[in-house]
Amino acid sequence: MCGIVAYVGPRDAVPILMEGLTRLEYRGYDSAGLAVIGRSGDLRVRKAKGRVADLAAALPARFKGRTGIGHTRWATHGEPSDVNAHPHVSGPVAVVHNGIIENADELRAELEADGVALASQTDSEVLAHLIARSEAAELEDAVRDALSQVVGTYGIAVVDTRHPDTLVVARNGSPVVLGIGEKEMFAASDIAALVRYTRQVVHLDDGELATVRADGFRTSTLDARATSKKPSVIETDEAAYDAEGYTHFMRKEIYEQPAAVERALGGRLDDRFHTAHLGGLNLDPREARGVRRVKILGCGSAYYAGQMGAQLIEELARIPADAEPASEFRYRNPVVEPDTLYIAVSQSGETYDTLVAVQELRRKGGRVLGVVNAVGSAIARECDGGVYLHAGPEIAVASTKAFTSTAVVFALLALHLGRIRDLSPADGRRICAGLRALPGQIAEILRQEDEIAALAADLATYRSMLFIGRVRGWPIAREGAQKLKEVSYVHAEAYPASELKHGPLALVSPELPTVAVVPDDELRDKNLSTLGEIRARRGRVITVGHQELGDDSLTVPKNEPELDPILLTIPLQLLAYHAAAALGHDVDKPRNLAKSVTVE
Ligand code: HGA
Repeated sequence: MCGIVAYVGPRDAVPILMEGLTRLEYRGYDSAGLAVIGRSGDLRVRKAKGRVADLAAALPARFKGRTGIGHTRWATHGEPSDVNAHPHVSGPVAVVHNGIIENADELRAELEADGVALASQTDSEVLAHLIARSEAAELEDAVRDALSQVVGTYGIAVVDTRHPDTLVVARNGSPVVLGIGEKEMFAASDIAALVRYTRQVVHLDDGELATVRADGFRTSTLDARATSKKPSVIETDEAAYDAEGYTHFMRKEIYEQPAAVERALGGRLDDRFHTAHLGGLNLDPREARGVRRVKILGCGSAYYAGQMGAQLIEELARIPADAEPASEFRYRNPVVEPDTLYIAVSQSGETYDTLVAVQELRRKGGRVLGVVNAVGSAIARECDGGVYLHAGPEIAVASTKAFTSTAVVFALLALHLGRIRDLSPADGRRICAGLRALPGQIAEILRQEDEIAALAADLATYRSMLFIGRVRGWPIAREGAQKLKEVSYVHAEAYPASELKHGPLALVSPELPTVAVVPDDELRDKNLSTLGEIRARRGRVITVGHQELGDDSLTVPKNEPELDPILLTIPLQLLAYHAAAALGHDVDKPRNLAKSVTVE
């Protein structure tokens, strides 16, 4: 959340920063701002509440500079407003910040007692004042002084007119990546802002600072020990960050799923032993046999995908498995068991709550695997091993292809663990064939888009909806409700179908439609009785399954029962997308949300 971009070099920084902000807008979009050091060494700052386009409209024609920083905000402290937008300025210093300064109130009080007038309500502004007040000769040391006084998380970028050819960036809990150009350097919170300019990047670690000049950079720790970093090469291309003719990234990403699933499977299925090979697991067969329990951690859709994963692992590998929100787990002093395999799920690999859960697990000696999309991200680096999704960048705030790819990776992992334990070769072969069929079957579902869009426009007129599913259908119902809420703002509540008569049946009426996930599996008859109970109360029923069972029905091709949930997700993504589009919402940037929750 929050996007940071910075540039130092011979070119005019402003167009580069504005382009970077546009690319980063999915990370926060309540306000945006720029600070550049002009040719005459003056600090020029422009900030605006609203979107990057509002900032662009507010920029004077001759607004130029060769060193600069930019920010798109997702407010945590202080409402979205021009004054609370970043950069924050103190004399010659300007700072952009991603994260939360936890002792900001005390620092504000101390600064105010010293006669400093704070302009904003943000926690971030204290950083600018602390840096400006430092007596250190070098900007890096001034930043170090300031950071030694703060408690909290940050990714920051700093400019100072006394050092017009220098940027200083630092990281603690919020990503910062450097981009190496030809006699120019970039920094950002996300490679999305860099891909247009360079392929060579350096990821900072927590507790690291970098002094960046046009001709290079040096890194060090907060206690001033030099560190050495090896640049890595970005593999995704620029086109992956473009909507490429689609009306929205969300729709583009829904349509990318056949290819994304193909990539998740790529080279991982073994037809000789009917299993899956996952290169980065770092878990030999003996260790895998010693696993007594699997615990999956994630937030939001990653948690629901983890719930699907837990079911797959329990069914195929017969290892007790469950999923829990990482955000809850980290706060409850969890008991960490040596024979439990912990798995952290995060699209960005930067989700702060998940990262902290991983760190807590590692501190207590737990073995943690990562299921992550962003290569080289903090969670990927923190884990003992893991599996990348290879889904390509996901830009829409509402996750679609990362969700599906995560479920596919869990199916591979469950197959792998199952075949080491008791899953028969015949069942292994069955699952391999089912996995191979997924991309074509997803493409088949996507061909029903027009029909789903018409139903979505109709459902968007209701105030509230119920989503139900039993066992394998339950995480699908949860994810379906989550997707609808996120992008259409229609209230949606998910319940296990089995729990309906224990409470939520009271809500059922002609005004509350129910979306029921009803696959053709061994629980179909139980599900049909639940639908009967809803109909008896004159509730409208929309089914998602293999047969036409509801007042309206969305059907998907049949795969293996264990893998059917992956397909059942797709119509619900399209339903949410089209409900939001019908209501005229900004589908890719839902209100109050942002991609990659890098704050607590
Ligand atoms: N705390 C800062 C930055 C917010 C942030 O990092 N969001 O992701 C603010 O409220 O401006």
